[in-house]
Amino acid sequence: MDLLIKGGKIVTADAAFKADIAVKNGKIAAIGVNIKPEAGAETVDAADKLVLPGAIDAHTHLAMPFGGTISADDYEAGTRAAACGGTTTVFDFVLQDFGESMVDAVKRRQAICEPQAVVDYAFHVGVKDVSDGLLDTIDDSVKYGVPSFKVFMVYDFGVTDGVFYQVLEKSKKAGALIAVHAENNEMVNMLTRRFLSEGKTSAWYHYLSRSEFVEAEADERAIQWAKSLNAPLYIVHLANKQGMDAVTKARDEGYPIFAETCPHYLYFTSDVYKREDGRNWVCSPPVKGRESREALWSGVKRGDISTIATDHCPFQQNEKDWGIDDFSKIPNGCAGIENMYPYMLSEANKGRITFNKAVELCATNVAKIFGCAPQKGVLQAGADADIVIYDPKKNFTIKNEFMHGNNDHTIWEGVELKGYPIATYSRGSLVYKDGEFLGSKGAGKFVKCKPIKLTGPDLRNIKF
Ligand code: DUC
Ligand code: ZN
Ligand code: ZN
Repeated sequence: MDLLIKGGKIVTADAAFKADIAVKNGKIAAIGVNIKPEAGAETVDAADKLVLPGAIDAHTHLAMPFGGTISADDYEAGTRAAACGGTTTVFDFVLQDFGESMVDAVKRRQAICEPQAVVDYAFHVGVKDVSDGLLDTIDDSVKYGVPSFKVFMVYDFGVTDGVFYQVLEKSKKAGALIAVHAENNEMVNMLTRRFLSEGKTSAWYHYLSRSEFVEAEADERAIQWAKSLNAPLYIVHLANKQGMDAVTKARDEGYPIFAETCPHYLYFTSDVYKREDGRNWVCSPPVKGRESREALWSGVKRGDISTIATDHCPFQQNEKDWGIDDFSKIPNGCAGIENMYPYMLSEANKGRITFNKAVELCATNVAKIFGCAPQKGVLQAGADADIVIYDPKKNFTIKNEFMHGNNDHTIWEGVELKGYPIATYSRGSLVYKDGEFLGSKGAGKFVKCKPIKLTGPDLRNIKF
């Protein structure tokens, strides 16, 4: 035994009980009552604390070339911030180049990530090109341990409806899971051009060019195609009520449709775009109105939101400022990787959801859906010892100066949390304690994921 975490309250997705956790060689060796420390093992007193699985952020864009620049957190800074917010695995998006196979795209980014990452990492591939046999390279990627792919319905690298459909068809055969960024590209482009020509240039018009119906129509279209093929579909960063309703309906009908939302859609409303510094909240899809926010929370409680992730894609203030006089020049994205687990756990601590629910959304469901359970996302013997110790009594006000990424501002500035993580272990190594990062560059390892396994009769149940 290398480490013994004693006397804490262990919280999993479906249970909470007082017990000790023994760790050996980076794995959970045992969970039980009154485990005796072995000679040489470090003992950590977790009395009055919660002991949780490390969170898994299913959606990050680290060092991503986007919006005329590169997102501010590289793999080192992004994973450092993750560790300090209790996140022990990140799934980063690799964007395929034209003419490149899916697995070559993964290897290209893995070579950059490997020497930098401080916690474990996995990838999804953002599909751009399926011509000349490239669609079939999905098979090699699945074999390599990257069985999840994303299509964008917007941006200059977005795919056509026909390509999206082909990718969904292929996913059925390959055991892959397709994720989608759903917004109606035509509407976004037309409304953007119209607002700018009318001199409507503030961040508020970013919201109005991509408002509720622009996202909802694309959600419904994507769900329609997935249903027609009975293919599993994962909608990333769902932010609107009508889309939430469509997900719920499809799930009630038994289809394997999964939705992710992000903390910023659960906390803020579109009113932020009326602020003088509203450009700092510019991301796509934008934060929506109050009704959508409430619908997302209802979806969380009902179980129709399956995961919480961040869409972490920070840009520095001077880059956000490119769009002071033209919202279309604001690089899209915000920081959130260090705030996800603390925010969701704080909402649990305040009584809005249970701690089990927060663990399910931020860790266990993510691992199940993306094929890395039970290595990740759970506390059980044999799993990686990715463990967070959480102090429910430690109150914390978010300030950028306390964050551990590279960004020079945060949209979460001044937000008060009830409770906070006080220690994070990545495969048994202490990487964060009491506000301080203690990990090391390059210690993170690639997590090989398995194809999604859906079982009948209810296709929403995932086997692992
Ligand atoms: N949306 C963002 O806001 N940033 C990165 C990519 C995306 O889809
Ligand atoms: Zn997206
Ligand atoms: Zn994204």
